[in-house]
Amino acid sequence: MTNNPYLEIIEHLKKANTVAIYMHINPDGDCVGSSLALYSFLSKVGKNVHCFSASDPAVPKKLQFLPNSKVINKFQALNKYDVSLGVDVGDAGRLGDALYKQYLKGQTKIVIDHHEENKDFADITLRENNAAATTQILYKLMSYWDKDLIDKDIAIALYTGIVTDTGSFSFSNTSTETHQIASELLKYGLDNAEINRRVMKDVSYNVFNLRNRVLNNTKFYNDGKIGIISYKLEDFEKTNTTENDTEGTINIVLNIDSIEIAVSIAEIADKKYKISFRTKHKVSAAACAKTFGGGGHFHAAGCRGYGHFEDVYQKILSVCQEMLDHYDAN
Ligand SMILES: [Mn+2]
Repeated sequence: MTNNPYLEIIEHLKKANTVAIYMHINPDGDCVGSSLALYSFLSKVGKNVHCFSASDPAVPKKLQFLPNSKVINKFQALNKYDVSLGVDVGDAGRLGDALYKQYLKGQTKIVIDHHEENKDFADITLRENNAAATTQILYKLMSYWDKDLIDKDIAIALYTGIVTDTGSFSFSNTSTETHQIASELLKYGLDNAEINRRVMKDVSYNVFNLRNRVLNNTKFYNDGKIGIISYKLEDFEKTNTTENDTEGTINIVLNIDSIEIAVSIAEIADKKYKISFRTKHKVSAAACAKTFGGGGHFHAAGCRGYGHFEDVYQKILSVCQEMLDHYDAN
């Protein structure tokens, strides 16, 4: 066995006949792109590949333009797979209980991911915290294996992951390697402007209405360094939207020049909340989320909250203020 996780994973996948790919709950462009790129690539080398999502719809509407997006959840699960492969999954909880149980039945359990400090739950983990996207890692894996097998459909899926997780090459995770790989992917003739528009800019009229409601009620603290938006169940009902439609709105608050920490608190059921943190400069969003048992990246992270809205809100606000004080003191 080799110490290079790339080669080790390729070795296992080469020996496998059946491969199950697992996505995290509420899959984003990186997670869906990773699954579909692997689906195409592994199918090309003769593997029987099934992709699973715990979400409904399996692939968010805005990502259904991706080639082969219909294969996700298309196949009945086998009793056993040679390889279970989690993509863009920072910790087991992100798979959801049912998928995690199924994941464990794989002969060899692999994770390919780029989230910060997490408890590893697989036999083989390929984790690169400094990779902007999981698809950036997958491009390297595929290049190690056989670069000639990468085609336009695979390039579109990989590129979409990079665009999503770098905010169109604008976040601090965008490296020279990110640009180099994106540049290689453009050579497959993909429509980068169209992908950027679909993934980063397009919103439905309902989402536009939802944004107007919550942005209008944004609260600011600490001389405008902290901004918090909250979604109540009523906001989703009145605009015919769901928690999945909150994506991206937090960045509008983050973009205010004075802001260091932007927070979004979305009520997703009675006394249950989806919480997101976005930060600039030296404040760690991952540290904020970790206080509540969540995690993520340095500038973008999330967690769940439980209890009465006012209590959850106050707890989040005081954690943000502590983080800010710590940052200001350093
Ligand atoms: Mn990702």
